[in-house]
Amino acid sequence: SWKYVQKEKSPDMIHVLQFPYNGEPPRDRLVTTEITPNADHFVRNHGGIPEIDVEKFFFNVEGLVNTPKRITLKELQDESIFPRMTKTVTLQCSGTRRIEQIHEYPGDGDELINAPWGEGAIGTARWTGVSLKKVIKHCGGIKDGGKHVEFFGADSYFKKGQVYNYAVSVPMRKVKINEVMLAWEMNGEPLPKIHGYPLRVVVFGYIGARSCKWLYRVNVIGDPSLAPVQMKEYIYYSPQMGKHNVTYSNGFSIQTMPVSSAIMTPINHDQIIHDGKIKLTGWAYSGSGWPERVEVSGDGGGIWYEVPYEKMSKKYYHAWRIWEYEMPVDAEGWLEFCVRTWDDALNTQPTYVRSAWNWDLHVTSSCHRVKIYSIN
Ligand code: MTE
Ligand code: MO
Repeated sequence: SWKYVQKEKSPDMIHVLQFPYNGEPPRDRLVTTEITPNADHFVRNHGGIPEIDVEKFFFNVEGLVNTPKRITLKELQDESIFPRMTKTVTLQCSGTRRIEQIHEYPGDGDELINAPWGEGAIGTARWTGVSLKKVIKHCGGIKDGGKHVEFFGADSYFKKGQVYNYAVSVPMRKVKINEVMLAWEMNGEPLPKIHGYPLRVVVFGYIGARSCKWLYRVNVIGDPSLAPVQMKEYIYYSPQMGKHNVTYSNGFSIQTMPVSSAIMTPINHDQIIHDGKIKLTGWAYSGSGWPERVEVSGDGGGIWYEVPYEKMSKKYYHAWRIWEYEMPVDAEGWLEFCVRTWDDALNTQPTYVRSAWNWDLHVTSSCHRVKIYSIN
């Protein structure tokens, strides 16, 4: 996969893991554009990058559908068969900001699979493809009992000495509301190899893990997928659970992304010389709505300032909002800046990382905190 990292990614990506390749962009640059350039979009892989011949490519739709079919990319792209959709959608890995949980307590650690992500395992693209709902309709609709849709990626990966195929599932109700897309284009270009070429799933508002890359099989089933990625990874445990009492069945499978946000500049542990004000930039995201309000503090959460609406980027229902704020700062020495967000259902973020901590170190949704040394 190194070849594709060099070909498709910015040279200054932060390589969170080399194999399987996992990388995130430099944090200050990520929030300079609302749409993330493909070369800067984070990459999260469980294994290698499969070589797929697009000329011979097709995917199967099977299981509880009335007419199982094999569909080529050309057919999928034929607008007389399938209406096309283009959407601005943010993908966020449930591992984003995991490094803060690792500092708190490393938990499962889970060898190489749980990459030590910072704030950059999130990105926004204009995805083009077809709603999965239309594809299932094209296959005669679902049979009784079709309640989940399982996706298979052409990559495989090693975990604890075994080889697995990447497979995940989402509930059919997510498909029915047109929030699951089979996409072949990312920001007007064919999908980069590293992002799932020639065809991937994009599930709006869910953790990135459900957006299966290198898709080759869609299977309609009655219950969530039994594949290990679905059953054993991406499980949310209560903070009391650890090595003595954790079992897969006492956690739940994470689907929708909670509200989260991050300060991308200034960078943690920077020293800043200024004259009474410091500019903060960052992102805010909610998987089940949109970020309505962003607040920042310069004293660890004592006094909060509301980011003015015009300093937040435009609302797309399935995307983040990037924001900036010039905060008055007179104090000197080590200061703790933090950010919290509300979405349109008034969901907000836990105050401290300890309340978000969980054994598998997913969805670090607590207020993001950055320490800087201030010199006036
Ligand atoms: N699909 C396959 N086939 N293999 C993978 O390893 N990783 C998932 C998902 N889809 C993965 C996959 C995870 S955990 C995330 S966060 C997203 O892809 C990341 O998508 P990106 O690499 O395009 O940013
Ligand atoms: Mo992920």
